[in-house]
Amino acid sequence: MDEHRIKSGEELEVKEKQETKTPSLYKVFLLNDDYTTMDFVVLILEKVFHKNPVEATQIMLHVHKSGKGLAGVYSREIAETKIVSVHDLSQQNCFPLKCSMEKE
Ligand code: TYC
Repeated sequence: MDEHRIKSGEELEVKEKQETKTPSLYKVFLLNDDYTTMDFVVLILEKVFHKNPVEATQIMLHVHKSGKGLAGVYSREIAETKIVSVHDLSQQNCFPLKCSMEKE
């Protein structure tokens, strides 16, 4: 019933709101392990997550002491790409360094 009726302004407004929904953000965490060197983790934080040397060292030490630490916040696609980069670089260098993501 009423399928071909022209939509009211109110209905159009509701639709527009849904179409302009902002994308969800994801936190990317680095995880501690006993084998990856501290220098390699700092390098990853500088090269993949664009941290300066001081920030990178602080984050690495936080992960080392507490088990996990925030490397950055990104859209889903960028977060997934960062994780693949970290895992590829770690594997190429024979380190078990892992990271994970969580929806904000
Ligand atoms: N725990 C490691 C060591 O003692 C250092 C390390 C820090 C490893 C952070 C992973 O995400 C990490 N060599």
